[in-house]
Amino acid sequence: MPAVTYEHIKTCKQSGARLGKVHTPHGAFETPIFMPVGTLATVKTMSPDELVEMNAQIILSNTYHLWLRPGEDIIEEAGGLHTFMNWDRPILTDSGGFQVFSLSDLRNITEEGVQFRNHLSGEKLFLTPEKSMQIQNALGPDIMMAFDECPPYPAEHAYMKASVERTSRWAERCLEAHGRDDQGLFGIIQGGEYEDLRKQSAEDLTSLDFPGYAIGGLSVGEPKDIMNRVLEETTPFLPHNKPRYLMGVGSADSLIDGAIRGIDMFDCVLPTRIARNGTLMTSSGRLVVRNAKFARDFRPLDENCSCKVCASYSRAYIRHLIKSNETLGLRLCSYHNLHFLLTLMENVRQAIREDRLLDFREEFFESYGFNKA
Ligand code: PRF
Ligand code: ZN
Repeated sequence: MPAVTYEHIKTCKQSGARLGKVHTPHGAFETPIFMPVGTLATVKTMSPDELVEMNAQIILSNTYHLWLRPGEDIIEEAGGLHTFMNWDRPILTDSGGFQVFSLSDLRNITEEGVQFRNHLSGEKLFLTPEKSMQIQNALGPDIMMAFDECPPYPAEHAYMKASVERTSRWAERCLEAHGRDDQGLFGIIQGGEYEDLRKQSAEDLTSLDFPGYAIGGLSVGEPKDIMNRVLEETTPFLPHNKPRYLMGVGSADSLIDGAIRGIDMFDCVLPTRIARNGTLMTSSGRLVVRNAKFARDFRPLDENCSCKVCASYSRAYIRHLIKSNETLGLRLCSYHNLHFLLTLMENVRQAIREDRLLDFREEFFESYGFNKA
């Protein structure tokens, strides 16, 4: 048995959405799923107890950051990421490729790998497919990601083609270097906005028979309709019996539109990042709680939310905390936003079960106008 397998439960009769379960060495998670991001082996400001309480079923962490600090050897010595951070549900780690591209300005891509400067110390470092596998084998997540290149948007066809071909060669090297059979390694499809290159990338990677496939290189500044079109052009080349993961997408509307196009897994720093500056996701859209109009607003963040923050605290109080830079404010906003997206995905799964995901989308978008609250 492979370490990671996909169990298909049903396809929505109104859309291409899939209801399923992904089985891993640390238990199963239901799909479509949103994965909170814990870059440095912590979902910022949240304890694992709280993540369990809000029913987070899998979290994501980052090879690049943990390699630099504290170092994968220390985490390995602790018994792996699960023990180190006290989280015994599934964990996925990203490969470091994307983080090198987004965090480091000085970088040099060659066939061998990527040379860049440590964003903490300025020291010169080199990351390769083999190095990424070695680090992820040491960290011990249930799901590891192949080392890929995520070119910026827009990129010319010629550049993208060369990049896709290199990413395919890197994927082969990742499979070769992957040293543990209790971890599943997912391939990452690139190709930007180009239909032919997405097809080529998907065909290259599926021929290598990974236990799951990610669609990378989206949500990098392209318009939403391009993302939706690329999803529609890519998923036909993916096997039905493997999970599909759309990387770095976490806005409520994109989660629904991705699920409708057959995506099973999503991650994004968005809910926790915007929480820390006082922006909340609510059933009637985004709410900027720092805003003066909430100074005397004693209603909860979202009157339709069942989370413990909305049960106990007012907008006025949370606004005060955020404006005073109080830690509790960051925690309450992070908790609410994660609870909101996890509940949204539970509702998406229920809608698939009941063959009404397009109706659900209609209702959700109706009440979710941006900045209406
Ligand atoms: N590749 C990897 N990680 C990622 C991405 C990618 O393309 C993205 C794109 N939005 C987010 N995270 N390895
Ligand atoms: Zn809430």
